[in-house]
Amino acid sequence: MPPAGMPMSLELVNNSTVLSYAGLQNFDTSKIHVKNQNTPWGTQVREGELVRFQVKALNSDVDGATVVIKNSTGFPLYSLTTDQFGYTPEVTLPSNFYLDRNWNNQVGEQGVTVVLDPGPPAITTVMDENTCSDGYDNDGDTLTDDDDPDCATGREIPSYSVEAYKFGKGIFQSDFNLTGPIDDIISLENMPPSVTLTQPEFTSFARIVSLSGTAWDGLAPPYATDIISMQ
Ligand SMILES: [Ca+2]
Ligand SMILES: [Ca+2]
Ligand SMILES: [Ca+2]
Repeated sequence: MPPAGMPMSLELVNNSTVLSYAGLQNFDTSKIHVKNQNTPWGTQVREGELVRFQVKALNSDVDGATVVIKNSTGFPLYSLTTDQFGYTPEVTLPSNFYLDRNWNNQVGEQGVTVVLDPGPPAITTVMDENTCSDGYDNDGDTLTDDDDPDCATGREIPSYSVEAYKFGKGIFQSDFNLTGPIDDIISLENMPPSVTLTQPEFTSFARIVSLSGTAWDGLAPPYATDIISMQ
């Protein structure tokens, strides 16, 4: 499945060739053969993961809920609406990014020797062909490669957050790390109505009692019909 609209908060190089993929069976970077170009960034490979959520409340599917997926800096990447079964559409999120730094036609290798200056004497360095060694701030948090604490776990694209709600209320929010495809359930909490009783003090005669409260699992007043208000 080619993730044509997959967002990626990184700078792309003009005239570069980019392969994006997600959800492929029996496929990894070892099966990619890149034809080298004379720039370190000429050929780029982006790996994505398929992501889908189902929104439920008290085990009921929530139709028409809003699900917003944001990157690690809070920038919204997708705003989705659930279908009658509570499912969002399936989207892709970038999970890694690879280059061929030693120009051997393979991307995503560890510990490759790269010639910085042919010399003589030649100056070389050893690096990995992944997000922690590509010179880009891949997740847009202004920290690049090993300066980014994310690289303690070997990858500079660490986490996303998801937010779900309906009627603009009952907001669910959670952070998640993208280590593989996601097909998760979001449970919205169906808050019971709260009730407040007002009683004038030291009064023993018949009186009017005012009840008030709030609930979020329906449209807010004024209601178009009595049936909607009862729902
Ligand atoms: Ca390589
Ligand atoms: Ca970063
Ligand atoms: Ca990077």
